[in-house]
Amino acid sequence: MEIPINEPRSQDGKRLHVTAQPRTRAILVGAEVASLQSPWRAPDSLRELALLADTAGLEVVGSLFQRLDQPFPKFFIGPGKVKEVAALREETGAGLVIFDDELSPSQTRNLEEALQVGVLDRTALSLDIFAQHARTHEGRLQVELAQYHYLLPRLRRQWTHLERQAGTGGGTSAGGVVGLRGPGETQLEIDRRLVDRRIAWLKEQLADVHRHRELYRKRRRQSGIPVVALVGYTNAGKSTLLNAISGADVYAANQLFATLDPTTRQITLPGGQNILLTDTVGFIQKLPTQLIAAFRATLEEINEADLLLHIVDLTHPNAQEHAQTVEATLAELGVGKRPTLTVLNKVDMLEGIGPEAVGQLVTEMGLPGDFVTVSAQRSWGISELLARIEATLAKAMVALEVVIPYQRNDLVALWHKRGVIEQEQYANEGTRVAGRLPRELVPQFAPYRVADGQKERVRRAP
Ligand SMILES: Nc1nc2c(ncn2[C@@H]2O[C@H](COP(=O)(O)OP(=O)(O)OP(=O)(O)O)[C@@H](O)[C@H]2O)c(=O)[nH]1
Ligand SMILES: [Mg+2]
Repeated sequence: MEIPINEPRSQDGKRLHVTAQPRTRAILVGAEVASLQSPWRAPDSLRELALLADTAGLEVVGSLFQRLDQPFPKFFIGPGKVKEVAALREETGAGLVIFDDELSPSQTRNLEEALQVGVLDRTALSLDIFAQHARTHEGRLQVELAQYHYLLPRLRRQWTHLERQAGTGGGTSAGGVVGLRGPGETQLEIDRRLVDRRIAWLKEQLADVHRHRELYRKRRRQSGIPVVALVGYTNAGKSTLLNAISGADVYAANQLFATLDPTTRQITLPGGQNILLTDTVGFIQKLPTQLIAAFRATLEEINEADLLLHIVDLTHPNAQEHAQTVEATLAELGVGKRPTLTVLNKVDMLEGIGPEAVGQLVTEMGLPGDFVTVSAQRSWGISELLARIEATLAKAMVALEVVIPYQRNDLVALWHKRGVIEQEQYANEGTRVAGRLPRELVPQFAPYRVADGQKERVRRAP
């Protein structure tokens, strides 16, 4: 799965050595599968795959795609198309073929045999980029876990590989795993067991990190500071916006998946209210949900957020597909309905386009009419954005006082998780709680409200 990368790169993505060896050449193969009903067209998706390949340090030397009703079980694409890929590979001298869709382990194997060259899919390529970009301890653990999950069903391939390497030696040991090998076991079983063990270890480590973070979050919740999360497609400008707003120095680059670990900054809104602003992992189409789920810290941040800022790169030709992908991903991840403010970024590149044209573009993109335009890079529109955050938060949280009967302790737990508790007392009839709740949760608590109607007041900035 490791992609050979010949040229080291500096932090800002520029190549360090222009004279270094040529990069590994790759051919891209895409398919537009009618049954998937994706909003994406194959050429756009392949353009994005080319960016991913470039980010991973590969040189794209050609691409092909096919329209299909259904993927073919054997090669994903049709056998005729496989011949075309083989010819293109020969012609370009490519050392790698990358598929835009996730291949099954057997499809990868069949393709490698037919093409006599390494075959990767989009998932493997993304994983490789994740591995390069993970900065924190937790990020690294998560990426490794995701890599092993991807690897496990594909181990057979490695086994044949090892078998070939072993040649005619006929020894009893294989690789560096002597001593772990039980009688009658195949190498595959040993590999599986090692991977299983490593997965268990990684999960333990991550559970530890998770516990620590839970503590920190609990304190954060008690402080009652609202959390605002920046979400969006990769490269939309989330990190740049966090930097513009908070003066932070978060790594931002013209690369896909520049950010893998969430960063949080406390900022003060114009009215004096403090909020926590969190940058998160960018989404991308065709990224298996289980992979995004690996970025648990990001998911937790999004789940805790009182408000989401959905950042869209308005200048991207596929801005509409990006926005749809982000919404679909949030839904797939089970992030509940949440107040969301759409932030259209990079308007500096649209100089000369009037606000009406921007409005029309937004309607065409099917985005909510409620949006703010900014240029994160030039810090345009930031004060308007902050004012909108303030107003939306004020609308989003509702003050409430209730007495919750003990058999509904689940509601108390929910309030702890999503709301802000200012007072909690145990009375005869149940738990008396006063504080603020996201507006959409209020109906569930309504039956237990104290002094109905009177206590509910819209939250104002202090
Ligand atoms: N012209 C222009 N470029 C911008 C603007 N905001 C961000 N960019 C550029 O867009 C690229 C991506 O920005 P990031 O802030 O890294 O994007 P991100 O959403 O954090 O991306 P990931 O972390 O990869 O998900 C960088 O090259 C930025 O300089 C903007 O307002 N105008
Ligand atoms: Mg980022």
